[in-house]
Amino acid sequence: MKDKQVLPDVQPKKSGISRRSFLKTVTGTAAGIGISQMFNPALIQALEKGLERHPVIWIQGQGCTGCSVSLLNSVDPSIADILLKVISLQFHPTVGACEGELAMKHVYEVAREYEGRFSFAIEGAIPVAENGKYCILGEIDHKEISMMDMVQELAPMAGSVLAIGTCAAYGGIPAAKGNVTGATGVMDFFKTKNITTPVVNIPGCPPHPDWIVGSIVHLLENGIPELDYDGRPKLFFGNNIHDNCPRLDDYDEAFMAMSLSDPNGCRMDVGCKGPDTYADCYKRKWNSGMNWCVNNAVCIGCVEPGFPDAMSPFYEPAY
Ligand code: FSX
Ligand code: SF4
Ligand code: SF4
Repeated sequence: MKDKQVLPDVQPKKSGISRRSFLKTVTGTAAGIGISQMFNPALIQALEKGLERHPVIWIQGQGCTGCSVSLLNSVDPSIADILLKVISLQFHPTVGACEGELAMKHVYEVAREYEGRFSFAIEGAIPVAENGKYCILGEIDHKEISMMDMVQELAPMAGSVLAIGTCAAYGGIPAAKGNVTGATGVMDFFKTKNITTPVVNIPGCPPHPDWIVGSIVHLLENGIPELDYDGRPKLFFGNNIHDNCPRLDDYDEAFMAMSLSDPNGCRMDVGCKGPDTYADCYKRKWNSGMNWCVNNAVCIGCVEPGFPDAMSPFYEPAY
């Protein structure tokens, strides 16, 4: 059963990057940008000894697939290395080669085979209105399986759950005003169903690929990372954007001069939500360190519970 995979099981040696260089890229990425703490010597030794690829079942509900696209854009390490050396992606609706009833059956077979040992990645919110009918993932023996059903059945069997993206973590855009589908985040859903499997929230609309990859590696080697009050790894979401923003001097100057409506380089006047937002974008940056929101726009607080309603309108100054 172990070699039964939805995705082709390409051998790691064909990937063109050795385990050692994979480690180098992971730790290299970490240097100076905040994830170095997690890649401690013990972890590196453990990885060098050989990391068993960890089974992951990834499902998508109410989202835009941006979270998956963000992960697929992981450059350092590459998505190929993540798939070939770190995880064994047993099911993914967008990139999986298998679909229909066969894929649905495979999901349940994997969950049974790896019960208590697989990670269940949930992308998108869970619609609970009308008994979950707003999101049907597939069917087995002519019985429709809703996202709600699948989460309810598989989450208790998983070793851990990753709520990928703000929609999965807190409801996000699908749960915004006008939500007729009962869109709900994973932890809130678990409370209503008494599901106790540990959850790691990896918010962001979409989340940074490093946040996803780093959380998975931490989970495999050191267990559940230390989480903040909102269930996010402190490693990535422990610091306030505003307190660390390169434009903070402009803000302070404007604040002292009581002229926040004209704060020079600071974006407070056009609605920056950095003061209410906890994430490491200010140092990690996006697109392989090329840029980040506050550099040419504003932070809209995409990693926070209540996003987008609590941060809207995005252009409105917070003062
Ligand atoms: Fe949500 Fe994922 Fe925002 Fe989209 O699917 S976190 S809408 S970027 O990508 O769930
Ligand atoms: Fe704070 Fe935003 Fe101004 Fe930066 S641009 S100092 S995060 S309000
Ligand atoms: Fe989200 Fe703000 Fe980070 Fe941009 S800077 S990705 S809006 S948390």
